Amino acid sequence: MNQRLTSNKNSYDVELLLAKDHIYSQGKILSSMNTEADPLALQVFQQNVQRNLGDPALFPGTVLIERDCINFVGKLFSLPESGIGVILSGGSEANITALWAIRNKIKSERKTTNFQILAPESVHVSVDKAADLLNIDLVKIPVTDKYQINLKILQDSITDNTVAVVGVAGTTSLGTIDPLKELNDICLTHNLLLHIDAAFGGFVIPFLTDSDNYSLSFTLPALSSMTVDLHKMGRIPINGGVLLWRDRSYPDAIKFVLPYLAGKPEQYTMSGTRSGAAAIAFSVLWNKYGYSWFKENALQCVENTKFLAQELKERGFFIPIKPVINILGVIPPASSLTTEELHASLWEKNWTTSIVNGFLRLVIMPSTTKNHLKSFLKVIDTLV
Ligand code: 0PR
Repeated sequence: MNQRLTSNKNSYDVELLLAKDHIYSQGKILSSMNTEADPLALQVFQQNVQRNLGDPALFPGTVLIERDCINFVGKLFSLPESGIGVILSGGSEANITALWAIRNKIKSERKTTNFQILAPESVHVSVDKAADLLNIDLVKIPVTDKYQINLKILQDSITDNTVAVVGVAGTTSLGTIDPLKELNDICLTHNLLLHIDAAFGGFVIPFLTDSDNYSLSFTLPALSSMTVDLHKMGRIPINGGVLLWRDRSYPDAIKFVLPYLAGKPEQYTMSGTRSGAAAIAFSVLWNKYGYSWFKENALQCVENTKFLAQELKERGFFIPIKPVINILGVIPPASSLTTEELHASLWEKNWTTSIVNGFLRLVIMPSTTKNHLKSFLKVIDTLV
C-alpha cells in the first residue's frame, strides 16, 4: 500500500512516473502472467470501458455478450447445458467466489458449519484469502517431486469435515497440472466437490496435443467449478476472468438481489460494478480469430518455453521439472551465480524474473518472442 505520494505536487509528472514501469512489448518481462494485449482486444477494451455488467437494465447488450463469452469458454471445457458462468475481475475473485458458493451450498444442503477444504501446497494465494474470508479450514497437501498434489497424503487427510478439494491446472510456480482425473475419483468416493483453478492453464492446456491426458473438463462428474482467466493467456487487457459453474445451484447459493435497480438484477459476484469491456474485448477476439488463433498463441509460447529450456540445459542449468506449459523453473550451474544472484543481475539488466521454491521462474508469454529469448540467452552467457 502506498504510504503517501512520493512526488512533489508542484512537479507532478505522470509521464515521468510511468517511465519507471516495465513494458510488456519489450519482451523482457519473464515474471508475469499478464502480457501485451492483442491490439484488437486493446482497442475494443478501450472503446468500452464505461460499460457495466453490474447494471443489466442499462447494458442489456453487454450482458448478452457476457453470455456468449461463457459459451465460448464453456465449450473449451465441455461445460454442460446446465452450466452457467460469470465474468469477474480475474483469478483471485473467481477462486474466492467459487469457494464462497461451495461453502454456502454445502451449508444449506448438509446443515454443517464445519468446512474443511484440501488443496495442494502449490495453490495460489487467492485460495488462502478465500479461506480467511470465508472461515474455511484450508489444509495444504504436500506436492510430489513432480510438483503435483500428493494423492496418498490427500486421501489420508480427508475427515468428516472435508467438503471440497481444489486442484490446479497450471500452477503459478511451475505450470504443473494436478492429476485431475484422480482428484475427481477421490472426490466421488468421498462425496466431495472439486474446484479447478485453471486461471493460467485454461487457455493453454486444452490446446496441447496431449490435452486429453489432463482431463481439464466438466466431463469429470465431481467438478463443480473452474477458474479461467482472460487477462493471462486469453490476451485481453487487465482485468477479466471467467468463473464457470456446473449448474445454477452454485451461483444461487451466493445470490443477492438489488431491488432498487430496474429489472431487480441478481448478482453472483463480489463486485457490484463489473467491467463489460473484458467481455466485449474477448468476444470480438474469439469471433474474429476463433479457436485456432488461441491454439497457435498458446502453442507458440509452449514451443518457446521448450526452446529456452533446451538452451539453458545445454548451458549447464538444472531443470527440475520438464515444462508442461509456458512456465519454466531453472537452477543455474553450481559453478556460477546462485539463483538469487542471477535473479538480481537479470533485474539490473531489465530482464524480470521471479524466485519460486528456490528456482528461477521464467514465464514465457506472447510478448516474449524467440528473438527476445535469443537476446536473453546472450545476457545469460555474459553472467553465467
Ligand atoms: N490462480 C493462479 C493459478 C494464478 O497463477 C493466479 C495469478 C491467480 C489464480 C490469481 O489471478 P489474478 O491475479 O488474476 O487475481 N498468478 C499471478 C501471480 O500471483 C498473478 C500475477 C500476474 C502476478 C502478473 C504478477 C504479474 O505481473 O504470480
